Amino acid sequence: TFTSNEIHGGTSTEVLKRSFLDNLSYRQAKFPAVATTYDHYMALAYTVRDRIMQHWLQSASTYYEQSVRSLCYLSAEFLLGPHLGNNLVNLGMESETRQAMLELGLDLDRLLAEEEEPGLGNGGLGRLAACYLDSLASLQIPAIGYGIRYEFGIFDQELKDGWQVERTDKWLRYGNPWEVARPEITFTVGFGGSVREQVDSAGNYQVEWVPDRHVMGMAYDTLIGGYGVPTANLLRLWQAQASESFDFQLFNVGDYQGAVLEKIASENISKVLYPNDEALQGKVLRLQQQYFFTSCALQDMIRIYLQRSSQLGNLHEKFTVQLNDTHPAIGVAELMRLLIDQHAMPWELAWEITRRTFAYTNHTLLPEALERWSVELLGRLLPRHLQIILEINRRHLEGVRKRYPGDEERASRLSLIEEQGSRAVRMAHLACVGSYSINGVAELHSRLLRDEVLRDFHDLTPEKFHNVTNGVTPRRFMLLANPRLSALITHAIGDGWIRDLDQLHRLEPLADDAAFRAEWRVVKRAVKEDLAEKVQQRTGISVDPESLFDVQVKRFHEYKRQHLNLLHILSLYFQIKDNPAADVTPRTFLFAGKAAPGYQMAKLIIKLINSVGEVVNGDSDVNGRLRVAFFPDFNVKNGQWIYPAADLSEQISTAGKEASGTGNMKLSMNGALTIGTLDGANIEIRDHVGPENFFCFGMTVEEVASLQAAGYDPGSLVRDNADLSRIMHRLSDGTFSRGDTELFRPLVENLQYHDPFFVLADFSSYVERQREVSAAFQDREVWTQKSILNVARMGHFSSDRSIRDYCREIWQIDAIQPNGFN
Ligand code: DL6
Repeated sequence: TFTSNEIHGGTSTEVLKRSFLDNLSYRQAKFPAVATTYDHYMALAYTVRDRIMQHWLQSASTYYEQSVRSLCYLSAEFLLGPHLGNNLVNLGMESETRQAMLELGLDLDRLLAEEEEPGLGNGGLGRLAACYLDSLASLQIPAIGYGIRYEFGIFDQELKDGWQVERTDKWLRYGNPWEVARPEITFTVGFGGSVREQVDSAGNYQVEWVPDRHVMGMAYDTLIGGYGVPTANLLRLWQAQASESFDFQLFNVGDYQGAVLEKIASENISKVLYPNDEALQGKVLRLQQQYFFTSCALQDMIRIYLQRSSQLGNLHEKFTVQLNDTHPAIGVAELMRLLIDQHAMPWELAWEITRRTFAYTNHTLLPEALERWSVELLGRLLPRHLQIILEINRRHLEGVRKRYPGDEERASRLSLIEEQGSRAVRMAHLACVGSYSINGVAELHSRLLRDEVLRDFHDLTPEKFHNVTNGVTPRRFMLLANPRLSALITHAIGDGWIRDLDQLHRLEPLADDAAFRAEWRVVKRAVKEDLAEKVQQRTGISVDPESLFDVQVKRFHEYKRQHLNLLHILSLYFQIKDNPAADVTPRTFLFAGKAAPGYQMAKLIIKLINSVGEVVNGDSDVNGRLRVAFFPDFNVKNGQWIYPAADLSEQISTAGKEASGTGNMKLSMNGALTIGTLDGANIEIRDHVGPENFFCFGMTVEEVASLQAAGYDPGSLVRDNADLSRIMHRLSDGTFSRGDTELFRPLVENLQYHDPFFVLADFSSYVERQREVSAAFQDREVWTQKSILNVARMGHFSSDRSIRDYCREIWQIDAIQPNGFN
């Protein structure tokens, strides 16, 4: 017999079996003879969750008793990936669990495969938030993640005739064992209506916002356990619900249908994640989502604060709020409203608290991705907030004019309101003015923010500006995704690297050890075989694990230049067609990634990859030396298959466009060499791994700018380069489109006449570097050496380092050991 503590917290094989069977009976309501694999997955998930729950209860009670300073990470996206495997790794109970399942006649890998991942994010920004949650818990930093519990996450991608087809992601279909519903933690969020201003009997001026619609936000908590520590933090996601009183009002006057429609409209708020890259500015529902989760989060923070204190004057000492891009930036106005209207605080004090509460991370330099909400729309949906924003702006510009008398151009550039065209609120400006810290996500990106995009703000308040280069968690992206490599590393240098990634440096001398290099190659070969099998299953294409795995996996966007990669493939293809006996290093080109459903050019690039694949893969002259495969439905789970198997990592964005990139880190950490531009974090990766272990090409940010200024003529590059002219010609003559000469015309013409991302300008340099890659891969000893050195020098890119940087430079938050575990 086991104690209750053991049943819920024990990790021996015996107790795990007992807990699992209990959960199968009492949570899943199944007896073994009829239980499905999914039931087994659920029972195991509950078993694991209980273990994290113990850590959470200890952590939460410690945070409560010590009234610790905490971080609130506000993000519209958290791209978590499957929980089960990661939690087993972090709790250090994978082998006991595998054994327990085996003794019950079950295969852990089959149960792991059952999990539908919560795809509550688009890509880099959401996955970064998930990596940060892992590091915060692992470093024992008190933190709460706040976001939206989307019913439908990022769409599932299928391919039909080479085209992307979107399918709805029904991740909640069979329930979610990882979350705890908290009906008692529910807040009301208002929309629309009007603002009434009056002077009360004591002569005080009062403002009352009377919304015409109310929506309820209910909390769902997911526990995030740290690696190898008894700490767990919360990810609190809000789900929208209709406010009952409002329904009844309509219902009572006989408008049953109206009441139901109102309910649907309210619940729509957390229904679906918006795929990025689309024109989102006009989307009312998107602004509703942003305000909805931000308001719930701030109300929740105030609720927690008031448990231990009776006045809000020190809110900023208890909580610091990191804004993950501008999606939650409306929070600046909302906190002001809550403090002034609901807690009767004077403006000056409320502003002082607000400004000292928020910190803002920018994740993009692309002008079209900088959020602007039309004044008309914002005023209609959030009239009180517009009023507050205008007042913040009035005071802000007053200060600007005092500092720069007569410089009206500067004042208009710094204004929170864009006055040209239809008036709009610049959310990045609101975030800058309302925060004590502003940071970019890689050194180059932070520099471009300071010197260009937010230059006037940097002139005004240089002390607010920071850089925190992104990082990724080695737990998920090495230990879990690549157990073979992890075991080899641990065997060589011990397991300290998992919590302190800088220890990978100890691998450096082993790069010169031939026996170690041979072991490294055995591991790489094995993971490439695993991936080859997956590629065969998912695409029907057989790829040779001996070939160079050349991998580009990320969202599809013209600035990421998947089409530059394609031009190189075509260049190799025509080289073979000219001389079938040419000495070409065998390569497998693997692509994966989703395009926003409304982004036609990105979808056409996906189609082109598949069309080129069809021709190249089937050409007997090529004879298997080149293979092109598109792995469908890139998500965290599929990424975990792909990252470990890559030899070459394609990081080929136009310089100045990729804020940081994080796939570049995941690939290099798994021993891929990078071919990359001097963009985003590539620059720092190159500095760390050494330029001799990195294939750098292309124009710098400055070169791009001067080419643009001088007048860029991509057509002349085509005319002057025989290789390029042939490729462009063949793309439009039907060779890759079963005779259809129209299909790829928009892409070809865009490149030839506009080429906004300088694909053709970087083509020669790219092809040249790729030649060196091919040659280098022929010498496996040297290649392996470089691969080992890449891993050995990637310690800096752990998200633990990023979180330490945030804690030290920005948040001023310390680690806390849960009571009872000292
Ligand atoms: O910072 C995380 C990630 C960066 O690594 C990428 O370079 C960047 O493109 C991405 N940004 C976004 C932009 N979304 N918005 N706004 O996803 O952030």
